[in-house]
Amino acid sequence: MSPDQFDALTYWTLWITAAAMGVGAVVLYVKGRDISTEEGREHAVVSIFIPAIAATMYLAMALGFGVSRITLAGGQEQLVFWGRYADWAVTTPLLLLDLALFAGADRETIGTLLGLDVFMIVTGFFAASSAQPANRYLWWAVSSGAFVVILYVIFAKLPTFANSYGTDRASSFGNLRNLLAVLWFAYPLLWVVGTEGASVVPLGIETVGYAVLDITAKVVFGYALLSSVASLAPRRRETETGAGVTADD
Ligand code: RET
Repeated sequence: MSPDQFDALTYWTLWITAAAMGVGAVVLYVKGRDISTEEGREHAVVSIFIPAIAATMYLAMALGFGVSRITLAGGQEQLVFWGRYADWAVTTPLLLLDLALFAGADRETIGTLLGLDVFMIVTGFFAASSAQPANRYLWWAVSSGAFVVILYVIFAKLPTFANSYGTDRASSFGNLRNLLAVLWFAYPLLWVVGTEGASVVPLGIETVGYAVLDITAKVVFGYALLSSVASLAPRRRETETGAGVTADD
């Protein structure tokens, strides 16, 4: 669609956020250069890509390319910001990878988290693209089911790994995980009240809401994570019998 069909708040928010994400990627790059451990290099690469990808997708939406129009069953027009879902399909797995690597999780747990997350975003996109309101909420519920399992994994499983690397890592992990959980929880709620759901919140405000959440969940979270990595000793297990260490626990 043509971007001149957006209201001014939506249009400018998309442009400003594209630029802010670009700046965010540079900030994380500069922060990452101070970190020389192998673990830190891994986190820097993952963390820098996250706002860099978002900058691209916000640019696509600002240009109108990342947005399409569908007709709902009742005849009303509905915008689908597919650029958001394309962004999230790549960046949210990377964010969970960042958190899970920080906790020192095993591949099985990392794979589970990433798979659930892609499932959550793809079914969220189905919600946004459905013509029948009932189907939109049905897909929303399916996506939220995956989200609940993600929350279960990061609250019940990841701490066991983080704990086996000592109390400093465990407590930094707890802070990062809580920041992530609070921010992520707001997305399905904003979806329901915004133009994709009940339309209680107009498009401009919704766009600002997602922009603030996205910048915080990507740049602020990435910065906090890199700071924690820089201040902690490289991951080394404190106990050889700690949970998450043995093959069969
Ligand atoms: C949707 C709608 C369907 C139900 C659920 C959702 C969850 C989305 C989430 C998005 C997180 C995005 C982040 C972006 C970072 O920049 C798709 C909104 C559960 C959790 C963290």
